[in-house]
Order: sequence, then C-alpha cells, then structure tokens
Amino acid sequence: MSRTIAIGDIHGCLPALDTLLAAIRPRPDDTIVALGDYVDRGPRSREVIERLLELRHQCRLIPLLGNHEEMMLQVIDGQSQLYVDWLLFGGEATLQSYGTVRPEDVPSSHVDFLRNCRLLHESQRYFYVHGGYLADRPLDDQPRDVLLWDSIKKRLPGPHCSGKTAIVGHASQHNGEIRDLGYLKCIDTWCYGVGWLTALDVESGQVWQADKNGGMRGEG
Ligand SMILES: [Mn+2]
Repeated sequence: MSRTIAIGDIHGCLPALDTLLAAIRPRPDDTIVALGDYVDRGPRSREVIERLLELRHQCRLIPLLGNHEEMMLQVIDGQSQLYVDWLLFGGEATLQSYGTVRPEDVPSSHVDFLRNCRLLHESQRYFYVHGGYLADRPLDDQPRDVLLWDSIKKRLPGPHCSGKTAIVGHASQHNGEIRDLGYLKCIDTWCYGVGWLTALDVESGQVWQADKNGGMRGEG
C-alpha cells in the first residue's frame, strides 16, 4: 500500500527529521508532502535541505514553500532591504549553517530546490498548504500571501468549499498536539521550541513525532 505522509515545519531541526525518516522508512511508492519552513530558527537548515534533496531519490517528495523560504529567496534574489528582517526572523541561524553571512553563498542546488517548492498540493480528498486558505475560493485561485503567511491561530478558516480536508503547518501548536478539526489538521507542533516534529499518514492516521534532539515521542 502506498502511503501519503505529511511532515510539519522542520525549522533546521535535523535530528528530528532523521528520527522520523528512520521510523517512516520511505518506500518508492510513498508520497511525502513537506509543508514548508525547512529553514530558519533551528541550527541545521543546510543539512535539512540536503536531507530533502536525498529524499527525492527514496520516494515521491512534494515540498511546499513556507513563508521562511519565501523570505530567504527574496533576500537571495537581491531584496536587500529584507536582509536584517530575515536575520531576526531566524535567517541568522540559516546563514550560520552555511558558514556565511552572505545570502549569495547558498549553493545553487539549494536555491533551485527552494524555487521549485509549490504553494499548494491537492489530492482527491486532501489539500496541503503551509499557512492558510480562503474557504470560499477555488484552490487554484488562492492568494499567495494567504497560502504562505496566514496563520490558523489568527484567522481560522472554515471547511473548504471543495469538501477536501486541509493539511496545514505554520501555526505552531505549543501543546505539541495536532490540531484536528476534522476538515482541517494543523501538524506544526513546534519542533524548534519544546514540541515535536510531526509526520502524519493522512489515510491511516498514523502519527510519528520526534523532538529537536531526535528523541521519538513515546520512547523513553
Ligand atoms: Mn511558517
């Protein structure tokens, strides 16, 4: 049986990602939807992107763009007025992971990876976005800023008019638990803080969680 597994906001927490991937053991017919915010805040953003690049050879990987990748790309693309904002927003840790203070030093393979991230992924019964969505607008007509920047903690959308279940990240759940409203599941469970990185098999409901040090939830 092929699986579809969503992974929440990683934020440079490589040990958490490695622990989850070891537990999931991705197979070639699996789809992994990564919900964005791979970089910033946590210490090992460069290696997280490396790991995602490798993962493309183990399964079908669908990486979404997060607002942190959006900002990083804007700085790399020369919007230097955003440089200090990005550093304070977590970008300083990202540049440190590359051993530089210069955004232009990020390798082109990583920049290409970020550029190829999608804003939205849709399957028969689900859709996946980093931030939020407008409930009454078709999925192919959603405002970019809403998809990337809206937080369900600030503006909670109702069920989407397509009838599909939303899988979202971005709004860190400080209690470490998936926020499950039936029509919407938020799996950003605050890994870079004191919560977990969450992976969810959307069909079976199986959940894997690991903390930023790589400790699996439920195992000592
Ligand atoms: Mn975010």
